[in-house]
Amino acid sequence: MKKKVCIIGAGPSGLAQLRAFQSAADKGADIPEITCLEKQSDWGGLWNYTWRTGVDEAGNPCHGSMYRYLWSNGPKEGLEFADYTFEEHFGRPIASYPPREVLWDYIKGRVEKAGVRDKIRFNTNVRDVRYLDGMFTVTSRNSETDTETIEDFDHVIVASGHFSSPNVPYYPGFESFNGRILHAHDFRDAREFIDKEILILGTSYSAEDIGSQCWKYGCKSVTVSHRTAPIGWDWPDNWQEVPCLERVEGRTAHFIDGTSKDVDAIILCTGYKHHFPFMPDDLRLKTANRLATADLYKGVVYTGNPDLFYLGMQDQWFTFNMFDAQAWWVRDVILGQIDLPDQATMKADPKAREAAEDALPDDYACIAYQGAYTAELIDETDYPSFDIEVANQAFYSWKKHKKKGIMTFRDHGYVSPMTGAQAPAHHTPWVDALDDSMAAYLKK
Ligand code: FAD
Ligand code: NA7
Repeated sequence: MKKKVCIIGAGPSGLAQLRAFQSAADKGADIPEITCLEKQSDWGGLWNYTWRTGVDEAGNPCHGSMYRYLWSNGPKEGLEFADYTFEEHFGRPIASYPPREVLWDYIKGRVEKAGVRDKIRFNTNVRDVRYLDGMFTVTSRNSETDTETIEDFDHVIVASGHFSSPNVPYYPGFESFNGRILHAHDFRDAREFIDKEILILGTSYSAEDIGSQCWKYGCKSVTVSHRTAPIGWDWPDNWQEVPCLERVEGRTAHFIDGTSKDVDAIILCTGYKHHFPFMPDDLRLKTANRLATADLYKGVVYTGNPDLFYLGMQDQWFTFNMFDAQAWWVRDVILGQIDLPDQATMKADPKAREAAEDALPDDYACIAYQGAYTAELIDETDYPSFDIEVANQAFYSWKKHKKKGIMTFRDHGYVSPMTGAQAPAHHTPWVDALDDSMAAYLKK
């Protein structure tokens, strides 16, 4: 009897897992029976853009958090697949900050080549997972046929992402604000805010990127309120950073230093929750959004049940190639090529990683830390090894370029850690590139 493995989600992490098994099969390994359940009608996870907000066509929470004019917020050199380079996909080196559609195309290119689509059941929402007598029972509902399926698996790999369920704080007066309040999860088109005065809460990636987009497409002003500390970039003239929001009255936002600002819309860039409504308490990962996730041995094996794995649950500098490193490693555990240690050792591992993360002095050290974690997993599998330090360097340069010019950092290019090729500058500065379609981006 072949083992049966269930992968939940066909985003970059779930696709990495499919590709990992397929690559072992290509080398002659006897791989388990793989089933990937995906609630959307297509693959790519967040990169599969949807205009919908709220609920999807099946009435489930809409997964998409990506917006129309999103360009990669970090250098593509930090996410490149080692087994499928940008140059292989596009036939030439391309610039370093591709728009969403270009990255989606790249993600799809690898799995189309691998021929793994038939392992995925689309429009299939996982509703419940139970563990009994050494087997997982997975209940899912197909929204096209409107039927429920209950199946048993030896292993479950949760790859459902963690930037989809919004963290939505309340501030007094929100209920009577005379404008639109939305979370970043529901932000789609920056042109909605042309000539508007917007207030952003939060100081992380969503805050700076959604603010930058609205600025680029012509909002009147951007006000960013911080709970802890300002972002501190050299912002344009119509952009200000203010202390924490205290309350809202009508259209007026009042901050804790006594200042106020009239605004048309409030965009809550306040992060996301690790949310697994289909998992029972004893199997559900509970962790903060950090580099060293709680309760995962080697960042992937659920210490409460080592037949269960979670992929991509870390906060992310590295993305696609880190998911690959994790997927190859999980594959080798399932294939019996990597042995897991005893419970005590597994439980100590995330604690040690957390302590190491807590001691990191700055973002540069965090990048190196996640690079080292990625390399650690790669070294224990046959995933093509690559020069992580080159990827680290791309991230370090990216940080410096952001400091130099938050609206110009995307005009720079970096060296591929896979091919050694220098990325060309994009043909149009990011601030002027209002058409970010793939056709426009790839134009020579
Ligand atoms: P996801 O992409 O979220 O995919 C999870 C999949 O699981 C989805 O297809 C979903 O439909 C499916 N799923 C969820 N629940 C169920 C269920 N119950 N049943 C069945 N299927 C389910 N990373 C970068 O490298 N560069 C960037 O520029 C970048 N920009 C980002 C911008 C935004 C706005 C956000 C939110 C994230 C961004 N990221 C970026 C990070 C992003 O997390 C990763 O790039 C990547 O998408 C994570 O892949 P994943 O497969 O782990 O999760
Ligand atoms: P992050 O990186 O988790 O950041 C969340 C931000 O929200 C952070 O600045 C928090 O401030 C802030 N926050 C959280 N709760 C509140 C409340 N109650 N009030 C004010 N501010 C708050 O989420 P992002 O969406 O920016 O990024 C997630 C991913 O999406 C990332 O990978 C990107 O690539 C895109 P704090 O510093 O804790 O005070």
